Amino acid sequence: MNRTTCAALWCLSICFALAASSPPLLSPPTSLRGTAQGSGILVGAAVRPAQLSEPAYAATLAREFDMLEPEDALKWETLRPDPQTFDFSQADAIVDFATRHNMKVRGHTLVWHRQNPAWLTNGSFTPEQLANLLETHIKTVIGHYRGKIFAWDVVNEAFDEGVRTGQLRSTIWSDQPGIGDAGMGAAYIAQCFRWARQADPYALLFYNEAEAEEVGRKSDAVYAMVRELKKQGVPIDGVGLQMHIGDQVPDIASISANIARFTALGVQVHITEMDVSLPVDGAGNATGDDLRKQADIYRRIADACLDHSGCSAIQTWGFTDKYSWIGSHSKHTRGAALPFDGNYQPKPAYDALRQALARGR
Ligand code: 9MR
Repeated sequence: MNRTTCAALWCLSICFALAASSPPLLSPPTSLRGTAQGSGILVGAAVRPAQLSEPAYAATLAREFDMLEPEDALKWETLRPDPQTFDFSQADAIVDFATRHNMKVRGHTLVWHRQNPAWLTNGSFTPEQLANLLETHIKTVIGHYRGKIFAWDVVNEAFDEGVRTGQLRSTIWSDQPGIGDAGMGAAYIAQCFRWARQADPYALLFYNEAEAEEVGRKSDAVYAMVRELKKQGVPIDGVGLQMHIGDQVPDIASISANIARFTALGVQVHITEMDVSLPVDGAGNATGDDLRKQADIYRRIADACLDHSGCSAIQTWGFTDKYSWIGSHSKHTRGAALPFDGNYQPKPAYDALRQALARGR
């Protein structure tokens, strides 16, 4: 579809939508999601439920993105206040928003060593009890969203912190005491993917990792694990590369080579949590020069993804500098990490992202 036809269709959809008081069927061609149409790539953002009632937040999210992911609402800490309860209220609100605005939903995350409730981490469970708890959790949560969540980060950050490590972490799920596969490497991870597939045969199942974007010891270890899981017939469909970028300038050639080797294994790659944090002043502002460098990083990462047909989504971790984990995490010395500023105005990073999407594959 050319730009003129696309714009005409969009105007038509607005007229119908206004007449029917429902949201537009198509997004503006100039939005990120409108620009990405036809490239076979989804453009997503992580979302906090409390903000959905803020008109500018909701309008920007719906206009610009065709995928979203609950930032914290699907973690154990939120879903499982006590062993008997599944509290889906926050995540349901996000999924409803996505449905109303024709957006896909990524689920994050079923197995992680952080943001687990105290009753779980302080409990003294046997491996068998833990295995039962985890199987029930995975199957209940995926089952609740069957047909609504198209892709899941089944397991998140199972490897030790740091790009130069390549060891699986010691966690409640692996060997403290673990679900029964302690000392057997990634066997517990394989088990989680199998449970996930049983719960929804159609959802895409991802392994999501931090600090594994470039080729290096940690990404080598993730690559070896995914290759082995595929060889064993474990149902894994994708790898999430988080892409939290700080003061290190990313090596784009290395990121591109990494995406190439993962997709060559027959799994998709999603960029799952991109942000590019900058030094900020007391008012949270970055310099113009840094904002331009940031834009360049956004453009080049988007290009690296678009260069590989198996790289099928780019998602930012939030979308407005008004709400981002970076501030509290850095004692507010860093921030301004996202494509929209705190007043929902597009930054140079937004334009760069849109230009990359317009170029397409
Ligand atoms: O953005 C999330 C923040 O609200 C939470 O407080 C934090 C707790 O660890 O987790 C943040 O999200 C993380 C994500 O779930 C996994 N990858 C790293 C993200 C940033 O810490």
